[in-house]
Amino acid sequence: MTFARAISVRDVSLSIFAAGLALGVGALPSSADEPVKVSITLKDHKFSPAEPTAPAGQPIVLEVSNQDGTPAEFESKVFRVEKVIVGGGTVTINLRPLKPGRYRFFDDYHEATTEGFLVVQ
Ligand SMILES: [Cu+2]
Repeated sequence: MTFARAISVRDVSLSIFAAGLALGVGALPSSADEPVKVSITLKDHKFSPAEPTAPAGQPIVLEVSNQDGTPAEFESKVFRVEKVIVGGGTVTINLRPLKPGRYRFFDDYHEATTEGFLVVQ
């Protein structure tokens, strides 16, 4: 009886954990599940930093502030993100944990001149 109850409690916490993973949110508190915030600003049509870094295997919250007076469109093919940022505006983008790599992003309104890379290591 006690054994059976222990199993069912474990199953419940595993499925809560699995549901949390499916949502991209850690259900169990641990530092690996804490989102890492990465802030990027856009000014004079340049990203700063142009190559922000983030740890691999942790969810990332990208905060992109457009300090120009004109709109920008933050875009990344690999992240499948496309977000308009009005002049003076800020957007927040949630990313799943990533493998190490160099992930390109750009301003779709000024793609030739305005790009950056998220360096995950
Ligand atoms: Cu676009």
